[in-house]
Amino acid sequence: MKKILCLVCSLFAIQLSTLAAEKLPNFVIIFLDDAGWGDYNTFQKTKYPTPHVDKLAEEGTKFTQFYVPQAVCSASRAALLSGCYPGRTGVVGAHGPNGRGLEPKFATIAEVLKKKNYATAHYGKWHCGDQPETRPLARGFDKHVGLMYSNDMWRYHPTNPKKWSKFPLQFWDNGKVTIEDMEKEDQKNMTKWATENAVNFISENKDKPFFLYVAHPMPHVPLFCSDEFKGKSDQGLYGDVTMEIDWSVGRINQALKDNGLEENTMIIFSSDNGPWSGYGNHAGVTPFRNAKATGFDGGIRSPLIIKYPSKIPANKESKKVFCSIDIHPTIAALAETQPANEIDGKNILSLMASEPNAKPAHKYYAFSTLQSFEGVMSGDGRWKLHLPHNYRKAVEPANEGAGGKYKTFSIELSLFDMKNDPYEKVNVINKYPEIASELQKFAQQHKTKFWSKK
Ligand SMILES: [Ca+2]
Repeated sequence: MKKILCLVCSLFAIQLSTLAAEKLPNFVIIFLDDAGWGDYNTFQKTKYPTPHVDKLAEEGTKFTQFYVPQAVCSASRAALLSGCYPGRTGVVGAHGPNGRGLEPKFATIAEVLKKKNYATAHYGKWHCGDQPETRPLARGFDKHVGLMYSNDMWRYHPTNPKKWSKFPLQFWDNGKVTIEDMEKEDQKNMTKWATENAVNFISENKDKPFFLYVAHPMPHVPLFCSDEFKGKSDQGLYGDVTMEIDWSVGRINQALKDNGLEENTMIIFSSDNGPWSGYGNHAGVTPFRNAKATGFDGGIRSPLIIKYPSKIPANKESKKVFCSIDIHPTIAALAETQPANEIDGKNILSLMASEPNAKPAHKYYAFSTLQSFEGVMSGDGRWKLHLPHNYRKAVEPANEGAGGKYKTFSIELSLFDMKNDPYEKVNVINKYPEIASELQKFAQQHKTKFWSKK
């Protein structure tokens, strides 16, 4: 009898462990707002410590050439969640209050994962529409706590308070407005609240697959951090805010470890676009050309760390190139499902996992700013072709939260060799006419497909 019991017990144990092994992976996306490529020590030496993001990089792979297709909030977020170019969805720039956002016909990652019974939550800034049918709870998220749009769309806006004071900056908690009009004291809690919600969500859902999307409203201006972090970096408020985000990353990573979920969870850490350089010491750092709201790498190239111990190597730096539109289909494939509609991204798991024979998934990637389609780069990230376009550049940045001065410049048809000239300094179009002409062909195709009727 005892023997039979033991046999039953061990069969039960085997069955349990098989079930655990078969459990679909969890996904955590931490998407910052306007954080620069160089804001975290693991990417570029900083004057303040960022131990938790550095640790995440040690536990996963750090990607040094990762792109978003448009370096503005709503466009970048809609592209991440839908796997589509802004030209396809029509979500460009930053949507203000009463903004339509991402049309429901473009499924979000959360909606795709819902087909596989994932628990889903979004904490932080949404910015993909604040209409009843475009809010997070209508877009596949079981839970949402945070803001519908940017934290500067309020009455204390530094350059246009008259325009923005027409709209209250509301704080939403699972479909209800719990703070009718945010005060500065409330903004101090943004990072902490999103983190606490995220940690609780992980514990509550440890027994089922989940998708957690943490989009901190920071370090977008106006900058705020909780009192515990005020002055902590000794490098000004931007450093303090970044250190609080770093703490948040550590708390989320630890919560996954504490719940035994580390091995089977993919954590993706990145930023929606580069620094808002006109804000001077309230903006982040990038070594690349220009900044947010441009098609130069200072705008569209974001820091990226992916930790997923069961598939992604630890302590590795990768130069493999891909774009945020590829995250949606890759997650879908890992969850053993597929996108619900036609999308532009592709499953790039082999690139993420540094498989030896991994090849670029696309012939080209396209980039744009607002309604301006600005060019393409080769799928391997080597060559970048700018079509002729205007762009803005901060010529007199302001400090301490005041808005700086910008000027408009223009660039002619230009080809940059991103391997040997990552700062986009030398136009080599005359040296490599065949490469330029091939990229022009892709640009023309992309324009015809997505931008000709706009
Ligand atoms: Ca942003």
